[in-house]
Amino acid sequence: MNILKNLPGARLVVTAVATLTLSTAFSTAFADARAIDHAPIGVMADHMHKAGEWMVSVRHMQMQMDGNRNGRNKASDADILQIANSHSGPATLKVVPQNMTMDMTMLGMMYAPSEDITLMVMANYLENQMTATTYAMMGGAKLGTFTTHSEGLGDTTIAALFKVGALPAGENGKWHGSFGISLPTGSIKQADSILTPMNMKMVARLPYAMQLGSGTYDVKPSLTYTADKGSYVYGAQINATLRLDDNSQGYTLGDKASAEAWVMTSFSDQLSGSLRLKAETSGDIDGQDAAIDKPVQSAQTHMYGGERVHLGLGFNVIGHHGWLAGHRFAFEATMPIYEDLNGPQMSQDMNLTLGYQKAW
Ligand SMILES: [Cu+2]
Repeated sequence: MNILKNLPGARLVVTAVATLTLSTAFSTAFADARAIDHAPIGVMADHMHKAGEWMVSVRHMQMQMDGNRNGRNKASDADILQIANSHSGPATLKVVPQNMTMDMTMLGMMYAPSEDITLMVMANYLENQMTATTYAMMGGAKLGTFTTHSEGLGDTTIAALFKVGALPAGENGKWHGSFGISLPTGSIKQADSILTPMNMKMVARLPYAMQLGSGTYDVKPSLTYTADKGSYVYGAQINATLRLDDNSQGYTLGDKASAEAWVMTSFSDQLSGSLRLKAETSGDIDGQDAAIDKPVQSAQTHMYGGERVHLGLGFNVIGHHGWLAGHRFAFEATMPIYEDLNGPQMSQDMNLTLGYQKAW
């Protein structure tokens, strides 16, 4: 894994060090905070804060995709070249994605104006890279491989987390809800140079998967349960992303929903380990961007969405002494254990999240 080699990783370290320096003044509090008090770092909106508390967080997530699947089965380049192209031009697909890396640096801020409400804002910076192979329009010979790149600000989420006292909770268990709105701050007009099946290099609008935002206002509700058993904690969350309108380019990404559960065990107050299982479903794209018209699966709106189940392993650390007091660091690696894709689509590989959090 090259998470430490690339630039977004360096960005994470710089931001964490800056935050560390800024917040050291507040670090005398939270000596009793435990590593286990926060969910695995890949879970969003997992905890609320006490009235008056602030928290800043930085996460770096890297998702790798490698090879293709159609439904649950692996699909080779030869399989994909047989599949119909829905755009004008060749009758079948001629460009086959090989691998993709998505790097996301997320900057989050939380503030609790009261015991019952915690406000959250999350902005992110994305860097996508996809390598694909082009086959000739006539004869189908392999013409070459090219890599496209897109980078910039992603969509921004603002959310309110609130206690849900009405639901029955067990001993030391509690519920909270979250209601978020995703603002379309990410570009949906990213372009880069591609190799066409006519063996020409040209700059074209990149497929939907390479764009930086949804282009729509999206509603993001979630419901979370956590139970604190002292030496271990278990939690569960359901959440959804619902698109409210069509974007300026005439399409709407698919809605998404997921359900997940995690168990965490405390090795000490300062170190915990976690196991997480997440199931997610998403829909295909409604409408179409007329500028995304190449004979590649990622430009076909019905080749989006599907079901995935991920298994994750992680750990949380919180410092208790000296200048590290109250500073949290966390890591989680997740891996898909099941994929049923509206394919052909790229298959997910390892997904790594590194995070830093500090409350005051
Ligand atoms: Cu927080």
